[in-house]
Order: sequence, then structure tokens, then C-alpha cells
Amino acid sequence: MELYSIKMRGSKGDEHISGAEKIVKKENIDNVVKALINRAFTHKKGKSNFINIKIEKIDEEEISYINKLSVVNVESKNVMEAKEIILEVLESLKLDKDKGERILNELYEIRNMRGAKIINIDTLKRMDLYEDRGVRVTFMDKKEEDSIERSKNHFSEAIILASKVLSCKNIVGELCISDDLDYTTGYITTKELGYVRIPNIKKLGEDIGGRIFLFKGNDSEFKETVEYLESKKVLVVDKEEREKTFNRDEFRNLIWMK
Ligand code: WAQ
Ligand code: MG
Repeated sequence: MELYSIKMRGSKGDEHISGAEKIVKKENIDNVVKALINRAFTHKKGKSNFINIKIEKIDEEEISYINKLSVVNVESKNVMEAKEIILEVLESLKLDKDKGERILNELYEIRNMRGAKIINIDTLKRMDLYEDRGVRVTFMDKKEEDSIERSKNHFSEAIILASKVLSCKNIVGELCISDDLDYTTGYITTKELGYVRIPNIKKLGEDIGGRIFLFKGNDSEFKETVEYLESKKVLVVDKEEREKTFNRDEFRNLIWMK
């Protein structure tokens, strides 16, 4: 089977509009590229006037297969509750309240980045030196028939990215808010809890959104981590686990039991 990586990035002037990462069979390249161009032109954030598409062949031997994260849905009625949930999860990483709040504030200040900020969980210093670009995770997709969706499925794309990110041994968690104005569900991941889905993480129409990866380790491990995120070819295997939904109290108990 001949596999190709397709990367798309669309922008309008200095503004990042849309990006995507796919790994597809040769015969599906045309259709996937068509769908991605359409996405860059019809995005709610605006119509891209610069679209970069990169197609490269990848060797099957280079691919590693990883499991999809399990999913926990937490009920959250508004941004305040969403923030409380994030802080509870950060506390489960043995971060004190002050550090948790600083990470949370950092997350809610991000806008218009193409990639993610990597923050050292011990020092809270930003480790990547890419400024507005951030580190972009690439070369990942789900291991399945190529599905060619005309519009983006936020959840399925996010869980593929999050599964790759958390498969790094030195990444202990990820926080994410979509930059799409009308997509208000976000998530936080940890090795213990998996993918915690949080509705109403931002208000409808709010122009914020970004990602933070929480790193724990030394400088050489940091280099390996970035190398893995940017260039390791990964396909995500779906275990088809049932998703669980928790209310706030049940979720607190879950954290406490882990
Ligand atoms: N690598 C690193 N960072 C990225 C990447 C990538 N490949 N793609 C996007 N980002 C960063 C960038 O700063 C974006 O502005 C930000 O994340 C948000 O990206 O369970 O749609 O593609 O339903 O807008 C979460 C789904 C959806 C929650 C997230 O993110 C759910 C989403 P978007
Ligand atoms: Mg987006």
C-alpha cells in the first residue's frame, strides 16, 4: 500500500485560518486535497489567500501504531465551570493551585498561532522558541479507510492529534481550545484520565484558541520530543471503547480514585 502524507495550511495575510494533517492512500490524494482546499477557502474565520499543500510519500516501515486515547465527557455549563474542571485536572498532575492558574491564564490568552506552546511543567517556562508559530504536530492520522469529509470533524481530528502528543513519554498533558469561532468544546488530556472533553470551554464567537503541551524532562528529552511531534509517522488505532459521561461530582470522584 502506497501511503502519502498531506499537509495543508491556509492563511489570510498574517492570520492563520486553517490547517490539516492527513495520511492517505495514493488513490485518495486527489479527493483529500480537494476537500482541504475547500476547507481553507470556506472557513468561518475567513477565506485563505495563501494555501500551502505539501504531499510526501512515506514508507510503511517508518510508521508506528498507537492506541487512541479513551474519552471522558464532563458536564460543563459555562466557561467558569470549564475552568474549574481544567484546574482540577491540573491539580491531579500534582501542580499547586497557583501554577494551575498560570497555565490556565496562558491558555486563554492564545490566539492566532499555527502550532502549540510547549511549557515546562516544573518551571512553567515556555520551551519552544517558535514564538507565534509554535510546534506543529504533523504526520498523523487514523488507521482506517480514508474518510473524505468535506468539512472538518473537530473531535475526530483532535483526538488523533492528542493521542500522538500524549504518546510522547515526556508530555504529561495537553490543553486545547479550538480557534474556530463557533466551536466551543475543548479538552485536556493526561496519562491517567485520557481525553477529557469539556463543553463550553469558550463563549460562542470568542476569538481565542490554542494548544499547550505540558512537558516534563531535560533538554535532550525536549529535543527528542519535538523531533517526535514534528516528524514521527503515527497512525492511531481505534479501540472502539465506549465513552463515559460524568457530572461534576462524579468527575471529582474519578480524579480522586485514580
Ligand atoms: N499541531 C500543534 N498545534 C496545533 C495543530 C497542530 N497540528 N493544529 C492546530 N494547533 C493549534 C493552533 O494554535 C490552533 O490555533 C489551535 O491549536 C486550535 O486548532 O472533543 O478544532 O484546529 O470536540 O481550531 C477540539 C475538539 C477541537 C474538542 C480543536 O482546534 C472535542 C480544534 P483547531
Ligand atoms: Mg481551527
